[in-house]
Amino acid sequence: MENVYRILDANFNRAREGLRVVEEVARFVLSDAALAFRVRELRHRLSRCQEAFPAKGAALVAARDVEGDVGSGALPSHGPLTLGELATANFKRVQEALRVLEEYARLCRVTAPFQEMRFLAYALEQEIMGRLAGLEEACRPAPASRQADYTLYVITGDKFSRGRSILEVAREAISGGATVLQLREKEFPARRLVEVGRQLRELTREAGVTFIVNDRVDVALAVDADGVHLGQDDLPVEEARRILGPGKIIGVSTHSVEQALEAQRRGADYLGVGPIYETWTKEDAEAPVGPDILRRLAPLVHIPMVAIGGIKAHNAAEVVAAGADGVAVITAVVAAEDVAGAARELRRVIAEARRKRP
Ligand code: 3NM
Repeated sequence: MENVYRILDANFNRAREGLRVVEEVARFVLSDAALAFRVRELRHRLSRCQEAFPAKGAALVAARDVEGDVGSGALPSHGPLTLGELATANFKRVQEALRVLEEYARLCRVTAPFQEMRFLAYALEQEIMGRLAGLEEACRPAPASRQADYTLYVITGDKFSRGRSILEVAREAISGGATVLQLREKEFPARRLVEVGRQLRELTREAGVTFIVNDRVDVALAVDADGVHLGQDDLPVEEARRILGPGKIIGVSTHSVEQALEAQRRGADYLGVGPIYETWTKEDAEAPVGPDILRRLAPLVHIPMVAIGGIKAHNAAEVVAAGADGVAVITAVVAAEDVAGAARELRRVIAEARRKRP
């Protein structure tokens, strides 16, 4: 009987482990608390079934002999799995383990609803795989052209630039350490945006800096920018993606936790989160949300978060400490007398705050 107990013990564990993996998919990938609860219920039910065996199930654990198990050892490596393959593999483990439990429990004259649980696992698999199929596309790692360093994200602001040209200010900002440059001139007609955009494209390409165009998907394409930044009233991410294709970055301005999660779900590559502090630069800016929003978002968001709004050298450390991956500024850099120096100082503050982050 000892060997049968070992088999039962191994398969109880296998089924529970598989369910644990699947539960995380329901909880963290699908964000479906009810579905995660049903998977957890099945896992708990399985644990209760174990108590039907001798010594309230302890006999199975006592028979465990890891060293003597010829089948133990490293799992075969399968190379990279998609989330769908991961979930399927674990559902199969669960179903196979339940089948083994069903057969061997008979030898112990124990009746437990293993078959019913196996059918439940099939139903859950169907449901979760159906939901994952829709998400799989969004979960696929973005191509290299959509990866960027968001550390210091400088946005143009012609009217704050003390009469200096956009190109001149951009060149200085880059020499001071800007890692992303965004062309944002709400009042410029398309023709002028394309003209300036071409110049900035050339400059950023030479410098290896990411170039983003605000609002205008058409202008972004015309000047071959790396991507576009969308506001809440601009094109939805899915529409912009359809136009831009898979290789371009799409960033979205968000002003609340709900908007941030929605943008992430729709396939944004990064989030602008703000205004963190009061700003007079954006005419229709919302009320400041404070750096705490970054702290709340950090565990929920898997794409870079760029903090924006009223950020200067004196408060940049605070947003980095709260979880921002980068800092976006207009006036702190473009309105500075020494543009390169202002950018350099922000880079220094950000680097120091990152070092202090746990
Ligand atoms: N977007 P400054 S705040 C362009 O909250 C912009 O989405 C914001 O300018 C948002 O660094 C803002 O001068 C203005 O405060 C940022």
